[in-house]
Amino acid sequence: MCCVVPSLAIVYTVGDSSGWGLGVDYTTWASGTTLNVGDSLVFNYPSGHTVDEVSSSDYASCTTGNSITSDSSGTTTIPLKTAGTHYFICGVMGHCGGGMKLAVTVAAAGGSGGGSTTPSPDTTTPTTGTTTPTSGTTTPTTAHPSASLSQDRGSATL
Ligand SMILES: [Cu+2]
Repeated sequence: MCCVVPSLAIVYTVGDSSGWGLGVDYTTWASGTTLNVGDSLVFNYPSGHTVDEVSSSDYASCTTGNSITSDSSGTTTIPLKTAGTHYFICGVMGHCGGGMKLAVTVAAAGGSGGGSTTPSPDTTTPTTGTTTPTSGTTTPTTAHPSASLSQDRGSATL
């Protein structure tokens, strides 16, 4: 298990140039963004908004009372430390319902590159000794190929 955070951590600006605000489709933004553990989200917004990380149920219902974290500094950086889906909403009443809600799926940081561990094929040929087993008992093969044929000529009932 390697614990080194890859140096290519990326900081994503939520909503890109639109920032964090009303009237932005964050579902579309998130769908085009691939996040990995170690990356960060940056929310840029004017005063009058907050960034609250919430549970999935609070995200669905736009409930702000149980926020995991909340910030209203105007520039909120969220380091994504754990894989899974993270949910963010604006804590201002009506804003979450107005579209200020973001769900992002964070993928676990992959291991050290592709797993192309090709096992070397085992080419150990078994030594075939020429010791033929002594076949003494000759099995009498008296099985007729077709039973219907023997029935035709065999049974001569008088
Ligand atoms: Cu808001």
